Amino acid sequence: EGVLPQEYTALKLKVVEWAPKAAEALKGKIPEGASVYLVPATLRPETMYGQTCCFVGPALKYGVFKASEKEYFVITERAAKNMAFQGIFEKDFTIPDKAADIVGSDMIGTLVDAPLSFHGQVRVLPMDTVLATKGTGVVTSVPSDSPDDFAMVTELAKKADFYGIKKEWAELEIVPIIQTPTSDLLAPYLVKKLKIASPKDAKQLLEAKELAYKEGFYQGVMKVGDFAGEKVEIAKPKVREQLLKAGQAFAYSE
Ligand code: A2H
Repeated sequence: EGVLPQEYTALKLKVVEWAPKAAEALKGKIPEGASVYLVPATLRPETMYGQTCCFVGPALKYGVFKASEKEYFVITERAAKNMAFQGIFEKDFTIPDKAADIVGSDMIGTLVDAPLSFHGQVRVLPMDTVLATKGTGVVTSVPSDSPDDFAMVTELAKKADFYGIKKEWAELEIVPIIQTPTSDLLAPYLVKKLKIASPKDAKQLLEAKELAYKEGFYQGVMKVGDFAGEKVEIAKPKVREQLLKAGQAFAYSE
């Protein structure tokens, strides 16, 4: 990290229905007929079948940036500048063209299409540990394979009222995506094994994240999707290529 650029897959989660506060903030700012997407950056495109929600930092500031006449991306200003520099936007913007500002908390409850997910559509939910300084500031949640994501959805389901969400938004079924020698639900398994009680157990979560990443990548076999039965190492670039070809994702690096 920090030496070589990270090659992310930026996934396009189309907004189907805005949360009321977001709808208010965006009123009259997006042209009729254009689509808005939340755009999480991921290093694990092969796990996208298991998306159950999409995280934003509730206190983070996002922009709605014009990618083309028809498409707008919800990402941090920092990510928009990187994308402009990488030629991802249709027009060669030096300064990214921002249609609106929006704070993360206003988007909580927004319904989005999640490409490849068994659930089809998922909700936008809060995660305090989302960093403004990494990726796009949007993180898609795969609780089967990411200990951070599993710890957070568990916390959200436990304290739904406190977080101002509907409990069922955080309780979508967690479907096994990858089989490893120890489990087909590696993140829940590790969270239990390392006795992680909440998203605040940063040290154990870091350990769980490293274990899950190594075991998933080097010893995992896909259980679902077009590449079921193939090793994760082999399937990962294939799933990524499918998403890119379908226009459901694009390459983003930083
Ligand atoms: B990964 P690296 Cl299944 N703040 O995607 C916090 N975390 C962020 C982020 C941000 N601003 N932007 C991206 N991420 C997460 C899937 C996944 C991820 C799985 C398992 C592990 C995993 C589903 N969430 O990451 O520091 C995103 O979550 C563990 C490495 O650039 C992204 O990939 O290495 C990963 O962290 C990028 O982390």
